[in-house]
Amino acid sequence: MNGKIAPSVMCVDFMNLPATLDAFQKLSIEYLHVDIMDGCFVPNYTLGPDFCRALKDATPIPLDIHLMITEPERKLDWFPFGQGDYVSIHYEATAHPIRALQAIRRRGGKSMLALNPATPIQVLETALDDMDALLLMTVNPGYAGQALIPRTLDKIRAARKFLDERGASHIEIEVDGNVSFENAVKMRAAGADIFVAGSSSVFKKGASLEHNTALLRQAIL
Ligand code: S6P
Ligand code: MG
Repeated sequence: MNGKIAPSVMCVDFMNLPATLDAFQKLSIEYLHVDIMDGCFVPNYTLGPDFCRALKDATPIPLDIHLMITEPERKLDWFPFGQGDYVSIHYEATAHPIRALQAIRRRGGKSMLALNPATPIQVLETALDDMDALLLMTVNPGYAGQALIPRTLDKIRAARKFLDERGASHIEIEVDGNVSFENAVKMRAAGADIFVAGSSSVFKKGASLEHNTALLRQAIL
């Protein structure tokens, strides 16, 4: 199956949000990646539950809610998600990652466990039965427009092998951070399935969303 695209909504020009959502629907965009930051787990604030609610009312495209917040298991109820939506929580953000993943599934969402670049994949071992996908950060979370941490490419490859060897081939790998057209080719070859598209690709200045999306699709065949 071809790679899937999840544009990072924090990179959208908010004055043009409705037109951008229409364009994404026409382009058969698979997910909308919504970055949620709490100023604690990461040094920034971005979008919140009301914004997710507005998105769900405005478009049928499933959400991919990336929770960069501490103790996400205590805050999941704040967010609107359901069948078909991904919700990711960070391994580093809670003492109870498995509890949080189980709670996402109980609500009908698809559970995704996110790892910072410095977190080793071995921590996944006991969480595999409770995960639908793995989010590998290829930059440190907090900001758009950062440079790829090159060794995360090897980490994608190692994660795919780790999952396959444990009978978890169905677990998809999402990559997030500097997914440029060039990096996307390497990430795809390493085994990534879902590509978070930000200022390095779909929202790259100087060309249309349509043009940039076509280039990214070509990179992740
Ligand atoms: C970063 C956040 C990401 C960014 C995305 C931006 O903390 O989780 O989802 O929005 O990585 O993409 P780019 O191409 O600007 O790095
Ligand atoms: Mg993100």
